[in-house]
Amino acid sequence: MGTIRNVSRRHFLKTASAATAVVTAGSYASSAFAETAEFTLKYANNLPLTHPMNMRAKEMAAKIATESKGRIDFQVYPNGQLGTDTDTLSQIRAGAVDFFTLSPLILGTLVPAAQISGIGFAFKDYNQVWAALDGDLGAHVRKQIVASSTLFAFEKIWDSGYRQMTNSTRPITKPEDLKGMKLRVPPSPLWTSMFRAFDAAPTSINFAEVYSALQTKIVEGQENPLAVIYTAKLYEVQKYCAITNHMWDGFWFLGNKKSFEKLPKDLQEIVTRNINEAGLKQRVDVKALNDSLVAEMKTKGMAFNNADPDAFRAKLRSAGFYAEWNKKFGAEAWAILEKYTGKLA
Ligand code: X2X
Repeated sequence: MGTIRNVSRRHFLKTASAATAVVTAGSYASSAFAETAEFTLKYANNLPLTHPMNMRAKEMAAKIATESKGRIDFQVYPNGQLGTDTDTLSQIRAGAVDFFTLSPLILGTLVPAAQISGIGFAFKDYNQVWAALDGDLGAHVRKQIVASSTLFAFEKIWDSGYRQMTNSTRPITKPEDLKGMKLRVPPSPLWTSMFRAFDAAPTSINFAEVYSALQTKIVEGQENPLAVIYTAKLYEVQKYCAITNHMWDGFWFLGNKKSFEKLPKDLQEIVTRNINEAGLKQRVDVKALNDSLVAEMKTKGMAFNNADPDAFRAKLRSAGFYAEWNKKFGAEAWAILEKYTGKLA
């Protein structure tokens, strides 16, 4: 298996910068056949090239070119090159972009039901995450996506990880420390609702603008998995990091239905299989990277502390967060979630 588990971080980073070097004119040229390809497919994402998402995407693009014998040129546009998440969501809806990896919560601006996997402190561990997302909860969400948009999602959701809170002002050890804190959250009703329930002052900002919003102190803090904090170098503009694991987050690998249906069946099969396979590999890489980064970012000057998840969960309960979203998602969807997580409130 091509995992990074047994590979040193130094090697990982060397590989990552090799990936950077091959980027030409804003995208990866996926194959030597690029100019003769019958189908050019554009895949956009918001993460830096060094994040496992893009390393696996690059590998996947090459496999798709080879297996399709050059009929498909699968182009990867990393790092928000085609626009912010909000822009790219519009583009894929219109078919100007063919594929896009997007957090289920941001997808919630279009398909509200998709946000359900982002409920705070829902999944105790990765066993619960993958059981739910590869099982009935994921199936429920994918059905809603197909039913209510021009999009569909591939079966295997890609990983981002458990999210942690960073800021430039103070350590966060208990929910009261968030009171009044100006925090960036991604554009999504659930995210805003959750951080309001913590009595913070959340502002929706697209990821592309997060580094500068933190640098110029438009906001004091943000929250993300360590692999994102690290690859986007947010440690340069943040001092404190609280290990809160307050939410698991991933990326639905979305496709535009119409442009996918233009592919002959054999090519659809090649694309589908490779996207799902790369997703499984990416999950292993992301977890390994998230698990390795506390020590690494301490050397960059970040101050880490643990936070008691029970206190944060109790705050969400008493603020009525679970009751509100139970009502919004509906009893049926909530029951699917709790089948995997146990009772949430
Ligand atoms: O915008 C974010 O914080 C990120 C990178 O985690 C997402 O894509 C949701």
